[in-house]
Amino acid sequence: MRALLFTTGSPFARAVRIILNELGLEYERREEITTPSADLRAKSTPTLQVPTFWDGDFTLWESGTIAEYLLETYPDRRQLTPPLAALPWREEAKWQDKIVFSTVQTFGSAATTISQMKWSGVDAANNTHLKRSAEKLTHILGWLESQLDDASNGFMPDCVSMQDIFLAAHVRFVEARPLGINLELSKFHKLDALLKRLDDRNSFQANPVRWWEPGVVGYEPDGTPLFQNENGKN
Ligand SMILES: N[C@@H](CCC(=O)N[C@@H](CS)C(=O)NCC(=O)O)C(=O)O
Repeated sequence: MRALLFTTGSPFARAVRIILNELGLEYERREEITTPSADLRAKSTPTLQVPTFWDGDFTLWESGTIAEYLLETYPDRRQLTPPLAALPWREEAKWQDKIVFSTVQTFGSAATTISQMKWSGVDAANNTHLKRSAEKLTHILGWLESQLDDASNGFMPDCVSMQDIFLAAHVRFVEARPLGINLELSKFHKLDALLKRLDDRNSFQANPVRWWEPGVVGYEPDGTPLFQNENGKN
């Protein structure tokens, strides 16, 4: 049996859910709206982070490792145009693909750090490290833009790569939250075109970005957040 532990708002987990959908794999959704106690989370992963993935008796965490495992373990691809990439890295461009992926994940870590600090009371505008984290986002986008050959392909030609999927999940996460960060994506026209194409893909639409902030306890079927009422009842 396969299962995925994730929080509704996590961009790392959203990327893994999109890959599971692309591969047509069924799995149990162990969805949490907010983060539970450390003791509870530690039963699933020592990092205390999501996503965590189970494939039978095998447990994996770290979204990039889960994605790599999925692409390598499940070779069947849906007949989509363009299809999901056959593998995480191309043999002839392995280190290029790896550095792109690591850089995309650094973007995700910077973005989620800003978000988590904001909800725990520290605003990016008043904190040196968070200001630097926000600057990192723009620099990374600039570099990633320079790695794309044209506006009609992603980081690997003629397919949708895990690099594309994670970048889209992280960028849309930043845009969906009131973090006070404007990525000015229109300045990066190749990335902008890539992410717009991905937004239209079924796997992305089946796993939409969900708004989360403290007090959100659930969602309407259309994704509208439900807030805890003033009496502390849902
Ligand atoms: N490097 C990890 C990062 C995952 C991560 O930051 N997850 C966040 C949710 S977006 C989380 O679990 N935060 C809770 C915490 O850090 O305690 C991965 O790629 O899986």
